[in-house]
Amino acid sequence: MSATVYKNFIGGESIASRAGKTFERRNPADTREVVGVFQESDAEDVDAAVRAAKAAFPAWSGVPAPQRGEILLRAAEIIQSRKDRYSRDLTREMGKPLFEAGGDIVEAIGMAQYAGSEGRRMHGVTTPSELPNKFQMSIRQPIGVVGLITPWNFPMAIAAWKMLPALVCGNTVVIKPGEDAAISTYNLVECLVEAGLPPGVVNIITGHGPGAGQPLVEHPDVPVISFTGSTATGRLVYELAARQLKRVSLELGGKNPLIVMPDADIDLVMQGVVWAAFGTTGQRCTATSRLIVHREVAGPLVARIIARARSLRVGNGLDAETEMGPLVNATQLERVLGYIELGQQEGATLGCGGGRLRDGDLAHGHFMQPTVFTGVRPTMRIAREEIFGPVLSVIEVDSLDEAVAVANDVAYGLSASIYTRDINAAFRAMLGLQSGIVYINAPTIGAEIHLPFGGVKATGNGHREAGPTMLDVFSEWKSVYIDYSGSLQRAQIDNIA
Ligand code: TXE
Repeated sequence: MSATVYKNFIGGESIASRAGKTFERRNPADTREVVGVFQESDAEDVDAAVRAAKAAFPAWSGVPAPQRGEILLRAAEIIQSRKDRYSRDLTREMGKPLFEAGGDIVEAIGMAQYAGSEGRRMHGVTTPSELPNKFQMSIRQPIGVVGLITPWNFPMAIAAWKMLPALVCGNTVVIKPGEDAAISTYNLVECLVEAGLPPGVVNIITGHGPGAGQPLVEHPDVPVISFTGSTATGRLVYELAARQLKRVSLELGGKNPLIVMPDADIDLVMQGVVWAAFGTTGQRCTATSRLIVHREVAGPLVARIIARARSLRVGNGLDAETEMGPLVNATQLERVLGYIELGQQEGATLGCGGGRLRDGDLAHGHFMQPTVFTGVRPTMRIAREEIFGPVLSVIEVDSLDEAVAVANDVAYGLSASIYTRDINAAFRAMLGLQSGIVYINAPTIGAEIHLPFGGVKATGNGHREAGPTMLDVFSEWKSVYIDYSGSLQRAQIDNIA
């Protein structure tokens, strides 16, 4: 069976790249299968998409927000009705097991409902004036063409987290999805179009970062960029966009700590750590990558985590038995295996895993074993750098203060967690941890769409996706003063007799 060819989606039409170039994406669990052929776009293709989005802006921004929201709500129902098919597409393109792929789709449905209902809120602000017979308010307005650049690890959820708030605010969109997992973006947009989204309001451009992503960042008619990906690329995007004073929202790397105090429920911790360290093969920006455990309970806890990690069923995500899928591509696998070598050179002990898996059909995919390093010191690179694979580093500490200090002593600050039954310790950690998200007695993953999502330090640049804050990236505040006194009233002048 020949693979589907996906063309760029510009102004409501499927259009091949002008240079006629394409690239193929193979299933990371079985690289013999081509899952799709995509356009290798360049600056000219991006320009065509931006022009279509710009042309669609006046009409779309004029549609009343509740009607924009209704399209999103209808799209939520369509996505729901195709959840199984879309989950399979997602598993085939990026590797995560079907049950996790379903979660990715559910996040998109949730965001379509949440952003859709925002069409009837999108609250502004009114405040009393300091002068009589004067009214004042602040309202949100759409900005224009929004450029979205997404990664491969949550192919439908991240596209939805960015696209749907942008749309409900009245912007039009050009999206450049991650080159390893673009099908889910097409699936999402297909539902929006069927739900009634007019042509040109969302446009898809596929291709690689420098060729297709960068022209979008640099395009003068794209005033807003929302990016999720690596810190290195995010920094470049920020620098390029700064030259044109663009608004940029960055969602970057993490090195998320999970702290365990001696009074924690050890069984609960084991389950949470295994889920958060090895779920999505460790390729979540919120994955637990550092287990910071009190020395008193480290031995028995780590032994149980290792036993469970060894028993995880690694395989093709389409197989219902699979608990952990492959890495997304060969580069990512090599990168993670490089960190395994580095950890050993640095003096950490390989508690389990560390190797590539090649038995039987696994030889055709990018599979590796769930890995636990023990005896890790906070200064080691494996304890400081984002690995983005199924690798957990165990660091032992002697107190809560030391645990929080170690947790904070990295460049990133996305998600952090503490397991304890001591309310005082929980509150001290909650306030002391330098991260955008904190979990108490739950692991570092599991964000819900109606709370702000994002991180501090090198994880981002201060913006928050999801939650009510999602509107801030995609709308411009306008303050309006209405003086109905019929006379000149001078604000900030000393009017008091
Ligand atoms: O990321 P990139 P990659 C981290 C993780 C991973 C590493 C590399 O550590 O190992 O990044 O992954 C586009 N101008 N995360 O290579 O390069 C690119 O085409 C404009 C964490 O996939 O950042 C893709 O669409 N765009 C992260 C997107 O940027 C450019 C999720 C991300 O690619 C560009 C993914 C350029 N010059 C990776 N270069 C998270 N926070 O969850 C690339 N892109």
